[in-house]
Amino acid sequence: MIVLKLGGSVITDKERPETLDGDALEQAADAIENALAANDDDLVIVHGGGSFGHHNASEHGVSTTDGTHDAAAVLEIHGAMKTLNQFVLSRLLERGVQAVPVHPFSTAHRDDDGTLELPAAQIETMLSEGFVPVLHGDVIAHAGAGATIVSGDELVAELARDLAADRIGLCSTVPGVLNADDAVIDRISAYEDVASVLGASDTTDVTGGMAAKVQALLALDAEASIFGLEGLASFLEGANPGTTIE
Ligand code: IP8
Repeated sequence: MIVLKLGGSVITDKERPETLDGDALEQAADAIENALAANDDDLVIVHGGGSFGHHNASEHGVSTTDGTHDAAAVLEIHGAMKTLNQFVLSRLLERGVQAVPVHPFSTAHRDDDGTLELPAAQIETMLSEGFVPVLHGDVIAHAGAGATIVSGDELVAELARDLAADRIGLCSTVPGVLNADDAVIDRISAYEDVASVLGASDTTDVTGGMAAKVQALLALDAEASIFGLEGLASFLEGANPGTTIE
């Protein structure tokens, strides 16, 4: 089982609100189509927001910890993410990938200590019936806080644990985790080894920052890879492009 995250900045144009990077999304969809034709690995896809969702969230002061009780704000953020999700689904469906949506707002929540609860049975059933579930960063109900943001990265970590993923891939705008000379670091097995280049990690900064990503991935059992769009096809074929986090 593979959990693949398509970074929001990869598939959208971050400079323009609610604008797709059509070419990048087509390239990602081609790689997914080819990989599924070549092997029958179960695949769960998660995408981030990029130029969708984030500006709505910040306009309403909503983050992973600061919530809102305003249903109109919730609908705006959720609506933007559903729009992007629909673009991703349609590009996959055009290629015969049996992609179906899973909207975290309708299935997940946070406890009052902020812990993400994402039931896995729905996704497991989709997988066993041959579907490719496509989740996305979203706004979700948060006990005591109204509704807060859940990032795609958080969903990836939760899914990887609950579904016992064999491999995790983060398709990013950079070709991997970069060292001080901007060269891709091949493998990371301990945070201390890269702390000097990544800086101090604020673990509450779940929607951004390579440091937080690396720490979250180090905590998982499965091996994870961080790579750019050019590495996606080879990752899906079983190779280890970019940086491997073990
Ligand atoms: O881009 C957040 O997802 P991310 C999505 O993976 C939002 O951080 C802001 C609704």
